[in-house]
Amino acid sequence: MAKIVIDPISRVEGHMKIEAVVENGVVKEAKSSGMMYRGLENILLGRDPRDAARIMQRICGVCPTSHGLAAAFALDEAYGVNGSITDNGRILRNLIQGANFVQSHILHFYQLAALDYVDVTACADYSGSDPDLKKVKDFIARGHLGPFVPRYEGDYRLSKQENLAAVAHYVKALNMRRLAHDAVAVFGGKMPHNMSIVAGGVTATPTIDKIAGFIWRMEQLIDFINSYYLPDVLMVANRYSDYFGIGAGCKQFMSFGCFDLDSNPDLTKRHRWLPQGIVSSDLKLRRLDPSKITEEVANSWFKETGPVHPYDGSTDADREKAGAYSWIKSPRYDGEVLEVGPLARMLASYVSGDKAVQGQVNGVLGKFNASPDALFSVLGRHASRAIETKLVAEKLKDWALQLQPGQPTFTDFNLDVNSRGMGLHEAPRGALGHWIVVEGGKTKNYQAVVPTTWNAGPTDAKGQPGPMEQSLIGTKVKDERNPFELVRIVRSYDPCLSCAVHVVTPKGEDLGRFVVGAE
Ligand code: NFE
Ligand code: MG
Repeated sequence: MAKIVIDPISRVEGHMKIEAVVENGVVKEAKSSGMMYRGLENILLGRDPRDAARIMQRICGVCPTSHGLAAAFALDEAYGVNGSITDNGRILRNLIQGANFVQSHILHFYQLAALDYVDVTACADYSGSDPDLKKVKDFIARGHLGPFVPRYEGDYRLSKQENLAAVAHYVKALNMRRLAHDAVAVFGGKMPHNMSIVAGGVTATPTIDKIAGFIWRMEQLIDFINSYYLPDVLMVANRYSDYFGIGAGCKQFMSFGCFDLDSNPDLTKRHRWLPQGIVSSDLKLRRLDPSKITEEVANSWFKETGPVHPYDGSTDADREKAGAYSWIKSPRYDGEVLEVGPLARMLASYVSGDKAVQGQVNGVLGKFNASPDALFSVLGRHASRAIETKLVAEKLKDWALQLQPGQPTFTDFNLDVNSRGMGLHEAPRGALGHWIVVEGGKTKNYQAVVPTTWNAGPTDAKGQPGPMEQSLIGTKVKDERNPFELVRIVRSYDPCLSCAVHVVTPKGEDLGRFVVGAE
C-alpha cells in the first residue's frame, strides 16, 4: 500500500493537493484538498451591493468575467431589473463572457494540461528555423526548464514531430490568449476584472469600430481553434486513446446555462444558448430547481452548519476542525454529487438536440469508434472544452453583428431595497451561482458557489466523495512514483483553486507542504 501525495497539483490557479491511497496498483481512497482560505464573500458584508460586480471578480484572474456577471444577475433580481435588460446589454454581456471562455479554454489545454502529454525535451536537438522552438531549445541548453518542470517521467507518447508542433503551438497559444483578452477589453474596458458589467446591463456602448475590432479578433481566434486547438486535442486523443476510459467520476452533470437569448426575469426559464439542467448517466435531462442547492462543510475547515442553501450560508473559518481536510465546501443538489464544466454543458446541449453540438461531438466519437459513454472521461472533458471553444467563438461573431449602435445598454433602478437575488451562470469551469441578501440598501449576506467547489469539494457527511475524488478512486496507477493517471484526471477538470476556496494568512504563512511524488 502506498500513499501518493501531489501537492501542489495545480500549475497556476491556486494551491490544490491530492492524496491517494493505492493498493495493488489501484486507488482505494482519494482526498482532494483546497489549501488556501479566501473569504471574499465576507468582504462584501455591509457594503453597497453594487460593489459585488467589481469585488467578486477579484476571486480569480482567469474567470473574473463570470463572477462579475453572476453578481450582476443576482443584483438584477435584487433591484428588480431582471426582466428589463436591453438587447444591447444582454448581447454585450454575452460577448464579454464568451471571449473569456475562449481565452480560458486555450489556456487550459496548452498551458495547464498539454504538458502532461507533450515532451518538451524533444526541442533539445532542434535544428529547424522556428524562432519559438529555437528559444525553447536555448532554455533547455541553459538548464532553465521552468515552467515545463517539475514533471513526471515515462509516459510521453507523441512522435518527435508531434512534440515539436505541440511546443510551437504552446507558444502561439500565449499570443492567442492575449488576443482573447483584448476582445474582452473591447467592451469590458480591461482584462482581467472588467469594468463594464453592472446591475441593469453594461456601461460600454457599441460602436461600429468596436464591433469591427471584436469580430477581427474573433476571426483570428476561430482560425487558431480550427487549425490548431481542435487538431491538437485530436492528436493527443489519438496517442492516449485509453484516456477515453479513465477518470469517469460521478456521471451526473449540471449546467446553469449560459449566453442569454432573452431577458426572462426567472433564470430557470430564461432562454439560454447553452441550456440549463441536470444530465444523468443515461443521458436524460432534468429541469433544475435551485432551491435544492446546498453546501455542507462536514470535511471542510468551516464552522459546522449542516447542509444549507446559499441564501443561509456563512463563511466562518475553523482551522482546527478535527477530521477536516479542505478549504473547499461540498455543494450538493438534492443531496447528489454533480460534475460541472464544459462536459456538463456539451452534454446538456447534446441531449437537448442542439445540432451543432451533436455534429461536433458525434464527429469526435466517430473518429475513435466510441459511444457517448466515452465522454465520461479525461478525453471527454478535453474534447468537450475544445468543441465548446469553437462553437462559442463562432456564435460571438454572429451576436456582435446584432448589436445596435445608439440603442441603450443599461436599465436604471431604485437602490433602496430590502430583497435578495440569485445569479445562476456558467464560468469556463462550470456552473457558478452567486446569492445576495440585501437589507437597508446594504449587503447582509453573500455566497458564491463556484465550479471548482462542485468538482473538487471533499467527501460529505453521508460519505459521498466529491466528483474528482470519485474519478480517482478505482484508477489503475502504473508507476506510483510517476502517477500520470492521477494528474491527468485532476487536470482534465481544469481545477481553479483561487475560485474554489474561500488568501493566504495575512503574514503570508505557508499552509501546506510541497511534496511531489510518492510518500
Ligand atoms: Ni478561477 Fe472559476 C472558472 C469560477 S472556478 S477559474 O471557470 O467561477 O472553477
Ligand atoms: Mg462560497
